[in-house]
Amino acid sequence: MAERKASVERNTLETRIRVDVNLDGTGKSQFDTGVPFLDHMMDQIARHGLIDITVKADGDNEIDDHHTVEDIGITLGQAFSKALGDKKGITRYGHSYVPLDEALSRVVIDFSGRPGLEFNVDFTRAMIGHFDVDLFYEFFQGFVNHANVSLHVDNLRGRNAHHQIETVFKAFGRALRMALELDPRMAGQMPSTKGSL
Ligand SMILES: [Mn+2]
Repeated sequence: MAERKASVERNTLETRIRVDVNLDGTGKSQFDTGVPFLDHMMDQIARHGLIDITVKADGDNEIDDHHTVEDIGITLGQAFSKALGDKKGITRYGHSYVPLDEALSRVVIDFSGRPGLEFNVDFTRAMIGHFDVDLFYEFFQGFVNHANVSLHVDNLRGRNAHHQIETVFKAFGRALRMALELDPRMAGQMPSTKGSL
């Protein structure tokens, strides 16, 4: 089995980003993005997905965090796609429900080869600390478009906005772990009747 690792560098006039992933990692992470709340959330992906993730970002945060957050989503999606290669033998679908106190979220993912995002999170606050919650949609849209996945994100309930989004990211990590797991019964076959994804 080839190592499922990738490094991607993406440089624009707005942001310079480097992402390293190891899909078969142990959940180690290292972030230097200038957006600490996003780092806290990506740490959940690494930890609960058992994916090693390093993100270095240098963006125009003096304007706001929009470009940096969206472009990290894009670059992370590109790294996942590159690390996965032809997707032979993967489970393909993954889902998870994660609670945190009063909050509960469900994330369902399909490494379908087609981008699609359904993001249903009715945040109880517009800001979490200095972080504008609208940017989470941009992060996931960037990821979805470049990892070529169908992703359904539903926050089912929650009063605390930090809990709402933390359950989303933990469930995202768990769903990724399930979908990316190599299924020994697939014996290296494509998990599609089309023969490609
Ligand atoms: Mn937290």
